[in-house]
Amino acid sequence: MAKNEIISGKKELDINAVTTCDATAQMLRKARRDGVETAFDRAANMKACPIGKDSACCKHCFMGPCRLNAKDPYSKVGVCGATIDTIMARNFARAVCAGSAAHTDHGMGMLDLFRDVLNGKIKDYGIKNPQKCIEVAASIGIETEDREFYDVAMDLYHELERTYTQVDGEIPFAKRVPAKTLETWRKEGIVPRGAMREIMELMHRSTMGVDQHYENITQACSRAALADGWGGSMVATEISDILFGTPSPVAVEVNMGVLKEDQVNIIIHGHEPNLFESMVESVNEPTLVQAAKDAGAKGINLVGMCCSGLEMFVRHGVPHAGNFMSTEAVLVTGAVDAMGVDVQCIKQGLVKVADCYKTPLITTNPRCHIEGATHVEFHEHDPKGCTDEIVIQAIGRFKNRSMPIEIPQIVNTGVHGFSHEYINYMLGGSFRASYTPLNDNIINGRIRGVAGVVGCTNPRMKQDYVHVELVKELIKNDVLVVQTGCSQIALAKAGLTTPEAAHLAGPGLKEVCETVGMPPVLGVGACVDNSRILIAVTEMVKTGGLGDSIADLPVAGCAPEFMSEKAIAIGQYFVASGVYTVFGVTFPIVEGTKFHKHLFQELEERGMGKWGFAVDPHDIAAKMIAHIDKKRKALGIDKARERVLMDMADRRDMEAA
Ligand code: BF8
Ligand code: SF4
Repeated sequence: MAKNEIISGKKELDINAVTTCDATAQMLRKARRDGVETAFDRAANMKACPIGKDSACCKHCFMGPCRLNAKDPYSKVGVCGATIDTIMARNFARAVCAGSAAHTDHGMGMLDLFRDVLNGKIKDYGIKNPQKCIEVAASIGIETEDREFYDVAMDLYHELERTYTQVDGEIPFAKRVPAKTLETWRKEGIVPRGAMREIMELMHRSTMGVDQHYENITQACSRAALADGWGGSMVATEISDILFGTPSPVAVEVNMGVLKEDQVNIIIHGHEPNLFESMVESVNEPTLVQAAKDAGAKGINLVGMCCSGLEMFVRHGVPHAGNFMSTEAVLVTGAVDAMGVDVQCIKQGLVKVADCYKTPLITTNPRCHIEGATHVEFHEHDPKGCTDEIVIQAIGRFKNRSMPIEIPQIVNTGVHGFSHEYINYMLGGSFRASYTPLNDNIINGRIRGVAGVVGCTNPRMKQDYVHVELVKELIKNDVLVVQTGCSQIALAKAGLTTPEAAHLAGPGLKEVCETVGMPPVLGVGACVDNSRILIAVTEMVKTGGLGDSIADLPVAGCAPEFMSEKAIAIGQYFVASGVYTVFGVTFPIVEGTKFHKHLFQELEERGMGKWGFAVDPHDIAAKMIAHIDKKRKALGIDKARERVLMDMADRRDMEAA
């Protein structure tokens, strides 16, 4: 039977075609031997719905669901008369709502924790970075001179609460937005009020018979998305830094080889640092360490995955086992003694795989129960009640390990944790911390521009392939890359997050990286930490020489293997902030429609950024670089770049002579 033929009614997976991650591939081969199914198998056997894929269907009321024809989009309307543009815009709006809600709910949780730590209700957490608390307060106009820390911090809490609850008026972090960008937002009516209000209103607008003009819906999408990026997500990042410490670069180990056969392996996967911080305490609890030893283990090995893993490896050096498409595969090692999860990107398929290898899968958050998983609820006033129990269950499983274990012996080391504060320090030094060297190097052409490459992995693409090829192409063309989310792990596994990777960069970027001692690819954090990229581009505008608004900068963004609604929200807030943002895999839209033209062209004409789409990494890179060059030209710094290139040619000529 030929490869990929139907076997017992299902297509057999062509493992080499679905991932470039060697550890994941090895585990997929083992899964096949063990008769275990993963999302890769399900994706191969589940063709994406061709109508839904183009966003050409609507189920917003029960006169439908209605299906339109993407090949002839204006030939039909829904039962209510909704056009293709209305239907696509409303579907897009629902994705923005869900994605923004995920980040803002997370951020509000962090803020609740901050308040209860301040008022003494919660004693198991503290304030690790009071200095940052003062700085954030000052950045939004709170008086900080000669005041008690508690008073400043409480004022900050009350002010930031408005990010979520404010009924009218601009959210607090609107004060951080570059003046000209804010002017555009005001003109366009997209300065957000509180996230609760924006998301509620957009849910209302996108229900049957309300907002039926794609431009008006898009405007509300921008507001809800900005309430995420400059609101909920930014609060999550800032408060996490205040509570748990601001990351600075550290060398960390990534890949499945971080699991240890002779230790109790515990994986934490999800998005909230509070659970993980408490896990760090629990795995160091002497009685639990002793219990692990009594069970025959050399120790307890705590490992992260996905976004909470990203927050923890830079704050505590906790190793990271892999990104979203490796979460089932890692269980196939048989070496995971417990997996604790909180919220977001937790595949329901984990239950079955965990069951096959007798790994306890433990949900911890009241928002996320999974049928068939064990629920041990996490409470911030007694965090260890939950995390100790995860350790106890893991030790129990270790003691009774009955399955053969196979751990891919692959470990990559990368340097991650480039917070905005650290980039500032790294470039300018401690006495003159600033972005001036970055701007100067962009103006003189050594660095062509900056690209954010972020987001998920998606089984509809070859895992990690687009991330890695795209980033290689960008740095080769002297584009400095900043990263968040699962993308960062793809590049860490490919070895590009080390200073040594500078040799893969173009001559200008290489020179800058070598001078500063930094990698050409800077991991800045989890998905909520895309807010760090917003702060960085703001700093570039404020430093001067690269235009007056974010839209003037030679920068671009991309989520080449995205899968989550959160990515759509992030994309929309980058676009609304002024960034050209290219998505890969698929885009829920029909080309040649008015809504498509609006997102992919008209928003830019109004002073914002715009969307782009391409699947092939080289096509994506070409689009991003062309945009960066267009912005350089508008700034009048394209000449500087040509001069640098000629210098290089001259040097080569001289060397050849
Ligand atoms: O928030 S990159 S798969 S883990 S959605 Fe999820 Fe996507 Fe990973 Fe984190 Ni972000
Ligand atoms: Fe159909 Fe209109 Fe109802 Fe959507 S809102 S399902 S297009 S009738």
